[in-house]
Amino acid sequence: STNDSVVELNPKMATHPCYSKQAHQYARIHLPVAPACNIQCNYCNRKFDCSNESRPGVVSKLLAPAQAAERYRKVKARIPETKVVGIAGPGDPLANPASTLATLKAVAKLEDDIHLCVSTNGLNLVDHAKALREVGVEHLTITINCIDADIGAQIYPWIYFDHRRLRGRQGAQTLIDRQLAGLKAAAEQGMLVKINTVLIPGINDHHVAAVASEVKRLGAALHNVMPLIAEAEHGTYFGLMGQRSPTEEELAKAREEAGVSMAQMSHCQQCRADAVGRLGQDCSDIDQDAEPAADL
Ligand code: CLF
Ligand code: SF4
Repeated sequence: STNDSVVELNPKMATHPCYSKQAHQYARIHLPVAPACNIQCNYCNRKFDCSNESRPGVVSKLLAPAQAAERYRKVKARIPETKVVGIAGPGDPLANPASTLATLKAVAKLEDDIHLCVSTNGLNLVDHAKALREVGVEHLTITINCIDADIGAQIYPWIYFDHRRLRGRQGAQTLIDRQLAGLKAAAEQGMLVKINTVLIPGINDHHVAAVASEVKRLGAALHNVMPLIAEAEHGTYFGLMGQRSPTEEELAKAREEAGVSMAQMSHCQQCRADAVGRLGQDCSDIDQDAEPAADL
């Protein structure tokens, strides 16, 4: 398809395993340096990693920036095909801009041949897009679940912005406005922007095509419609309220509708905030092992 050939022609996408399925031989490492978050999503349980990228119910051990860079160095020595360093939580990287930027700088100092990648809810992106680009971030993910504040109010009970807690429609509208401004700013900085949309049956499933066409207009490169993981045992608000996950058919239909405007990613593994290795592999305890794992 047209979308596939665009992905293959862009070398920055072709060597990043999330941006191109063909790049599966390359590995990524997530460095868990961002504990705080500035919004509340109804699919999140704050005890665990950010569910905008991650499987809920996983706890990552926090690292300071210097420890994180050291972890990267050790893992790179064990898994040389590590081509991507991502910051994806356990909270929001841009609610912790000092640790996030310090970590990225420290990794960039150790290594030229690496993709720096950040995943954010987008609330603070417009303020940091330039700084991220300056430290070398070329791959950026924003989780945008809707562009309509009435839908947003059902997903985000509150956001914390400009020293104030904003609730309901007002909070959702502020988040959406800033996500879209951040997307535009990041695309203008030349970053390859991927959009994650968590598919929530009955809430935003009729709306993914509208999200896709708006993010396309603002310069996004790739779209990842990911299924809500709603099990009640994860203790999320949605889980407790009996919200269900989408079926395979609903997910396929949403991707098809969003695919009218945006190239779709369908191989996302909903990684942990401290994931290590190829997509779908979990080598997150590799630097604690005495011997290299045989399957690497
Ligand atoms: Fe990590 Fe995310 Fe970068 Fe990939 S993961 S910060 S873009 S390097 Fe990839 Fe994992 Fe899906 Fe994320 S498979 S959860 S999309
Ligand atoms: Fe949780 Fe991530 Fe949402 Fe923050 S952005 S509330 S960490 S899912």
